[in-house]
Amino acid sequence: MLDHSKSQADFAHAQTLIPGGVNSPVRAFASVGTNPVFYDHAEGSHIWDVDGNEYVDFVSSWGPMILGHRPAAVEEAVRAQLGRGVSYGAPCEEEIALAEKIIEVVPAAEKVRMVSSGTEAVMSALRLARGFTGRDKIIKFEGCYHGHSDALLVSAGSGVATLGIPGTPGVTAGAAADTVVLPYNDLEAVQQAFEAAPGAFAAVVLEPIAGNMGVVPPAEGYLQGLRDLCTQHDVLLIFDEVITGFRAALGGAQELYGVLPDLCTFGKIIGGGFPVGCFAGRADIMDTLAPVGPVYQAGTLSGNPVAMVAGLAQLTELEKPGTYERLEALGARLEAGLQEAIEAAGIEACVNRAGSVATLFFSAGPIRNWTDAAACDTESFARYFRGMLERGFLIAPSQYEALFVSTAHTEEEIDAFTAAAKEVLANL
Ligand code: HOZ
Repeated sequence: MLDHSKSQADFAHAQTLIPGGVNSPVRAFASVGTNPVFYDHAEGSHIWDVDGNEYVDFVSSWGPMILGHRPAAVEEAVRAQLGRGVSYGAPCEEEIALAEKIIEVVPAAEKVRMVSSGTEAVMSALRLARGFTGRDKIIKFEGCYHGHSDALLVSAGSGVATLGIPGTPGVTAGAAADTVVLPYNDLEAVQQAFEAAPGAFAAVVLEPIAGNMGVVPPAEGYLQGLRDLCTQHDVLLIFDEVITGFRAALGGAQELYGVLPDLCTFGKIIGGGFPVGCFAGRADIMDTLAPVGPVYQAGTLSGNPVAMVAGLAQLTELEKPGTYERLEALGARLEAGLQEAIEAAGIEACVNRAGSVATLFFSAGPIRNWTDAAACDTESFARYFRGMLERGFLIAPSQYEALFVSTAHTEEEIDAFTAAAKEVLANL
């Protein structure tokens, strides 16, 4: 057994100071029947805990470490900026450079507003959609997670699903009243909602590849179908690309599937792991934001220069030829290895994958929406998680999250991971 005594002591200490000992609920490992590990440092595809245990990291800080930890280009850019000041609370050239890069590569991005997190990005995009259209209602999908702003904590994925939190305690009925929740991958449900309340909807928001109920790719034609319905009913389409942005392809899922949203949101990946997000889209909509228009949105740390240079360095690295081919090849290798492990163990499980994100679901599948995902055997997932951790592989501590492959992972690490999974699944 790995020695986790220092992590245990840190957890006990943290619980006296921080609710549950963690600053974000899924980190508590509550659903996988163990205590959280506290980390000390990370490099490339590896991360070390405070007890000195080394893991191959497939959490990748929930996505942004797409180049692995401490990529030289990002670190150099950050070091250079540290000598020039870390926050101005004022315009800087670094934010222009990152905005320009995002507009260059993201098909739907004509203008960009920087914020400090994915939560803030989606919350602001919704306010903008409502301000622009003059309508209140929005559609979100069961199992999709868009951060923890009030209107979006309804039937949410990620930690809300993991912890089985009922409803939305702390969210007023009013804040949630305009959020209509529909099943993912079901175009008919959207059409019916539009027809039942003509002129009521400001926007449809979704993860174009769902990643917070585990990975659930869009069914064939689903994104285009949503695009067509939204255009037909004059409703804005918002892609939450916090996970898929600069990962599914350089231009995100919108590039991969060739479907243009009106607005899109990005998170930590555009800051190379620093606390950043942005929302972007059609210039006529974006120009409804203050100070041009009346929709207010603000932030002292928005466009923070350290985060901007880190993000620009990361996106510039990602642009190098071969990045996405490599991520796809590693992802495919992982999927094949996991399939083999499932077959060898003879268990009811399946793998969903989209490029470099994947989830092993403990259900025969297929997993197309939250109803399918919710039927998974989470006890088996917990045993799988603990078995993998013990063998030196860190994955997200929940059935309802994604596994993230980075360019720093090697073929040998992927094979070692699937070999370990084979052993764990055979002994569940
Ligand atoms: N599913 C979240 C990121 N998309 C996990 C991170 C968190 O909640 O701390």
